[in-house]
Order: sequence, then structure tokens, then C-alpha cells
Amino acid sequence: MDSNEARHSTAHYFLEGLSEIGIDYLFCNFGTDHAPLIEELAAFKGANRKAPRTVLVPHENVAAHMAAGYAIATGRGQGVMVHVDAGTANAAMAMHNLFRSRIPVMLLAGKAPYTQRGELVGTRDIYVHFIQEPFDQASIVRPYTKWEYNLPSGVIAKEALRRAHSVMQSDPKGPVYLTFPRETLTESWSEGQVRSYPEERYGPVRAQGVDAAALDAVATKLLAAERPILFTAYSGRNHATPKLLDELARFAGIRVIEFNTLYMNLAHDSPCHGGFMPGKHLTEADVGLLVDVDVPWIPSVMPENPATWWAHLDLDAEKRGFPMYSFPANLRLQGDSHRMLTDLLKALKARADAGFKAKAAARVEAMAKEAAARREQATKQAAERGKQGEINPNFLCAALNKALRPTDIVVNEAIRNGGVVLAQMPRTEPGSLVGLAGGGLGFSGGMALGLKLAMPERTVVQIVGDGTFYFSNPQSALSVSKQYGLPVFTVVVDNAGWAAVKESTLRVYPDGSAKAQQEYGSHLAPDMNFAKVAEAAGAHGELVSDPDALEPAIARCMAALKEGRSAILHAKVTKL
Ligand SMILES: Cc1ncc(C[n+]2csc(CCOP(=O)(O)OP(=O)(O)O)c2C)c(N)n1
Ligand SMILES: [Mg+2]
Repeated sequence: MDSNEARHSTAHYFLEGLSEIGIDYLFCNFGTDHAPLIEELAAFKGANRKAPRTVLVPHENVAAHMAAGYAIATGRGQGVMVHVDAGTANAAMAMHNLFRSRIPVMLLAGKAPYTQRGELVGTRDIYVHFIQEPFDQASIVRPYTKWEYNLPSGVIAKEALRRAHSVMQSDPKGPVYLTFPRETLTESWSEGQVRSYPEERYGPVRAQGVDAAALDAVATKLLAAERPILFTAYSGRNHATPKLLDELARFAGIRVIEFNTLYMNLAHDSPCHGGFMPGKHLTEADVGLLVDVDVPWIPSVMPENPATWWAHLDLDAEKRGFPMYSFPANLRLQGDSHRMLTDLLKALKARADAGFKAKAAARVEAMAKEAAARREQATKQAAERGKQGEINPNFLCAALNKALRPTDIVVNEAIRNGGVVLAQMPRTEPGSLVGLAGGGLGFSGGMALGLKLAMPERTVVQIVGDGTFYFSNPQSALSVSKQYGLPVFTVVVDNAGWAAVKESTLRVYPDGSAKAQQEYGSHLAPDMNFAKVAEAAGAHGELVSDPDALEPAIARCMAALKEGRSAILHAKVTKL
């Protein structure tokens, strides 16, 4: 150690380390644990030094999902700074969603100081420091993180950050959790003591292709197939995949189904797009491909054919995060789906004869007719406007669709009306759809903001159920929108409560007491006016009950977005 070297706090090296690993943003919900970081952020600003930009977010749920939206748009995980165990608990549901959707995010939390009598700088100096130390803080998010670590000393601040980053960015990507006690952040170290760990030498693991022989085996099955089918949910995270999948599906006459889709995986107007429900095709298929999908269908209500030959091509074919997993696959291949599909198409092209091509073309033609019939059916449904106080959700979504450009982004958290969104708002551009990631409601508010932050030129529409609107912390989202100039269009599909909960009770007890009493525990407070929630934040609000008032209201919302203000359209739709 050179005694003439400059000395800095751990917090200083921590900020440098964040920039070195490529963190552009810290989505922050600060507390007493962050004092050394806040101090250094100000010092960096004063000295014009590079540091991640901070976005202050009043609720952790919005902060974490905002980082997720940014990661979806850029492929790069960002930092989410939360307050000790309390903030971690508020972020836990988002970690569930991000873990399930394999989105990288670095959750950063302080730990309560451990000294009590001023032994070190940063010692306990307030009541909460005594009660914010649980036995195992990381256990709050352990089921939803790939990696966790408590920074033991600032001397390895950059090494720990590099490790956190490499794990979160390694395929399959996902959340990591790093904690740091306040005294650790205030430690002082000389510049020579704190090493950097560059990406070239310490970077992440990237998914690769697989053996040509394995894909040749899949090609052999497809060449002999009469009714091939393909399920996918998240292959479209790679924006090059929808075009490739279209080419493969057309070449081999494969029906593609997106059940509970997370992204736009195949242009919804492709002749091979078989819609969003397996229907009878699951039992009719002789050869099937599962491509980047967790739950391709629901076995208890959609029985599969025991004779179907399945291949599973997935970034995460092992499904390590699922205690139980038993979807069939005669061949399971783990790797990068774009590479696997590229090689599969190559193998097929090399071996396809005229007979195969003719059969495949006939299948494509038949599927195109079915797709046209589905679109016609959707158009018919959208023509029914509904009545006063109960707008038809089909009419609502079709009207929204007319206001959007193909590249605009639909964030679909409409729950039981999510299928209507997909039917009435066909997406054709890669990246133009984000679906329900996990099972924790309320992702779409933050997600929409993160997408907008990364892609300011796009219009981002968050479509939520009324129940989900509450979960998405709208006031917090509006605060971020206002403070950072991120206008988002929120559409609340208000069917008067939790249709999903009512329907679930009816599925288990179709003729039970709940039905007899019409008591579903699902009706939320009537006569709410969410337009006023928007107004409270200086955003534009519309409450619409009359179908005829819908289109002008949408136009006014779009105009508000152009002015840089968020808009909430609260639409009263067919009741649950
Ligand atoms: C954080 C969280 N709490 C509760 C649930 C259970 N849940 C699933 S769907 C649902 C109802 C959602 O209501 P709404 O957004 O109005 O959609 P609808 O069912 O009416 O279409 C609830 C409460 C959940 N998935 N996540
Ligand atoms: Mg509802």
C-alpha cells in the first residue's frame, strides 16, 4: 500500500464499481442505511464524476418492476436500492415476478448497523437500527434470487459487484441480492487496495447452441409429422426470434400457440399463429416442440396425447426453479433458442423433399383460414359496444388498438380480460408486448415506466384489471412519471372486482354454497373514480361508463401523452 494514495469510503468504491459493471440506473427507495451512499452520490455530482443515475421511487414494488422494464428493453439488469429488511420485504413480490420471468435485477439493501456505542462511523444512532436486524435478512427473497451475499468489507466492493453482475446476467438471467451494513459503507480504503474486475475476464455465462445431431433428431421427427405443434412463451425476448420462428413455422407447417405469453414471440398475423389456447390441437398433435416455455398448457383441463413425440428446446429446460415439473419431452435441450431454431431450420431445409414441402404448404394454408376466421370472430365481438356502465371489453380493446402504432408497447395485466387484449390488440412487432410475468399482481405500473425510460419514443400502454390497479401502486408510479417526465397510458378495465377469484371458486365448486348465495368474496368498492387518482398527480384522468364516450376519451388521453403527461382511462366494463 502506498501511504500517499488517496483514500475513499467503501461507498465511493461501490459507486465506481456500479459504473464499472454498467449499471445506468439505481431505482431507489432510501433509508437510514444509505447515508454513506447518499453522501458519496452528492460528492460525485459535485466533482462531476460518473455515477449511476438515481430515480427516486416511493414504493419498492414500482422500483423493482421499473428496473425490470428497463432490463426487458435493453437486456441489462439495473440496481434497485431498498431499505434493510423492510424495503426488501416490499420488493419481495417483484422478485418473485422477475425470478419467474428470468429478468436480471440487482437488489441492493443496507443492513442495520452492528455497533451500538460509536465504535465505528455509521454506528446505531436511532431506534430503528435496533429493530431492523432480523436473523436472516436474505431469507425474505431467497426463493426468488439466484445469488445472495453480504458485503463483509469495502476492500472487495468491486469484486462483489462484479460477481453479482455476472450471476444476474448469466443465462438464464435473474435477480441477485447484495446487502451491506452501514459501517462497511463508511470504511476508508486507499485506491490501490480496491481492485477492479473487468467484464472481459470476469463476465457472465451466455447460453450456446447444442449438438447438430440433437437438432437433426428433431428435424427427423418434424419431417415425418402430420400435425406438428409448437408452444412458446418467452422466446420473443430475443427480437430476432419472431421472424425466425415465422420462417420455421411456414417452412414446416407448424402450428404455434402462445399460452400465457410473456412477449410477442410470433407476429400475431402470421398464418401459423394458432392463437393463445391449445384447444383440440394439443390432443391431435403427433410431434410437438416446447420452445422457451414454462407452462405450455394446464394438464388437468387440457389433456395431452400420450402418443405425441415432444422435444423441449429451452434456455432453462431443467426448470431448476420449479420443485415439481412434469411436462413431457422425449428430448430436452438446454440452450439459446434462437441458435437452436436456426440450426433446426437449416437441418430441415437440407433434408426436406418436395412431398414434405407440399404437405407443409397445405397445412399453412389451412391454418391461415382458421386464423382469418378467428380474426373475423374478434371483429364481430368488437362490434358489440356493450351498454351504459358496462362497456364490452372487446370494444374497449379494439378502440385502444386503433389508437396505437405497431411499435407501441402493450403491457398486459388485464387478468381475466387478458385474452381479450390479445384477441383485439394483435401485436406484430418484436418487443411490442409484455405479459404477466409471475403470479404477483401489480407489475405493470413499474414495468411500463421502465420501458418508457429505455424507449422514450414509444407509447407504452398499461392495461390493468381494477383489482390489479390497486396492487400496482398507482400513486407511486404517477410520482415517478411526473418527476422524471415519463408519460404512460394506464387503462383500468373495471369489472367491479376480482373476476379471477370468483371464477376460481366456481371451478372448484360449480354448484356450491358460494354460487347459491352469490357470495364470491370478489366485489370491490363500487363507484371509485380512478380518474381523480391521475388528477392528484397532475396527470390526465378519464372515467368512462358510456360506450359512445370511449373513443373521444382515448383521443384525449393520447393527446395528454403527447404533452408529456401520463393518462389514466378508467373504463367501466361488463361486470364479473
Ligand atoms: C399480490 C397478489 N395478491 C393476490 C393475488 C390473487 N389474485 C389473482 S387474480 C386476482 C384478481 C385480480 O383482479 P382484477 O385485476 O380486477 O382482474 P379480474 O380478475 O377482475 O379480471 C387476485 C386477487 C395475486 N395473484 N397476487
Ligand atoms: Mg376486476
